[in-house]
Amino acid sequence: MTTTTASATAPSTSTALPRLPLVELGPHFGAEIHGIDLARVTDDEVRALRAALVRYKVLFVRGQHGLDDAAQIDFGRRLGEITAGHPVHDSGDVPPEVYSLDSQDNGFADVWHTDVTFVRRPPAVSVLRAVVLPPTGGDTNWADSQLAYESLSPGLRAHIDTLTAVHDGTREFGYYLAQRRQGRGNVWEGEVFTELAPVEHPVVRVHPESGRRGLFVNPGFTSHIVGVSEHESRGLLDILYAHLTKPEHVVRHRWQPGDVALWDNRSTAHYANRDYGDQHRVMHRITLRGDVPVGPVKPGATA
Ligand SMILES: O=C(O)CCC(=O)C(=O)O
Ligand SMILES: [Fe+2]
Repeated sequence: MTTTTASATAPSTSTALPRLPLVELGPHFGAEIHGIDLARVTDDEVRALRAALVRYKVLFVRGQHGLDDAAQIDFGRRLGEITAGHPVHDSGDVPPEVYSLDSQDNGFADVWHTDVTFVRRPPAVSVLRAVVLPPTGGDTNWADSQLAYESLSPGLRAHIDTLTAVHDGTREFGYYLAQRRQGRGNVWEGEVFTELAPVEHPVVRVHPESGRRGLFVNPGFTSHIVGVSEHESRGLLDILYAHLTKPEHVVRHRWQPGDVALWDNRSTAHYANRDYGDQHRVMHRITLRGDVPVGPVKPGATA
């Protein structure tokens, strides 16, 4: 999928995609899409949405009150190849394609992360639907990892272009896997997940559709940078995380009933505010299959 339609790339405050009016949410990324019913998308709208995801990285569609789990899954199938809801989390009483985050069941996301980077092929796209919202609070924030990469100094960019990091889902999800009968998680990439073996990804990811580079480390799942001391890894990751989450690199969404958010998981990280006390909040997510992340430096090449 390309971003070559003029309407998907023109930098104005309100731009019409083919049959998809949108309002940009800032100078660089984030857009609200109008005039679309996700339960009845046309092929043109699917193409426009995919192009807009690459260009704007996070999209918000309001008023989708008719969307239930089945319709959310159907919509995901129109957009791409749907994955299991999660590699190891038990889907409980929702369909296996859905990952439910329920505040009454410890479902929080108040650590900056990119979804499921602890597997070889993290999802390309996530689609999140508000199911139960607190009266106030529970906003979600997205950071643009390409904008963050591009605003680092050239010297630091050249250095991190060569680095690899380990991603490990044990801290966040090891508990959930341990709860599963016989330690068997879900099928992901055709494989039953029985352990959360750490994986390596490039610290800088080249987006497979746009070619833009972005930071591909996150506090939720990245454990360390390969081949440097613990001290250097920690220091460097802390610099990158502080930079990634600068307010200039972030859009914040205040949820309303009927809202759906779609994001490009290859170029963003996100964080859900946990500021609503004992109020109830439930969000349902589906994810679309992604590629093995590729860095700017080919394996084996000297930098
Ligand atoms: O609860 C939210 O707003 C975001 C949850 C989350 O991290 C996700 O759906 O991937
Ligand atoms: Fe997430």
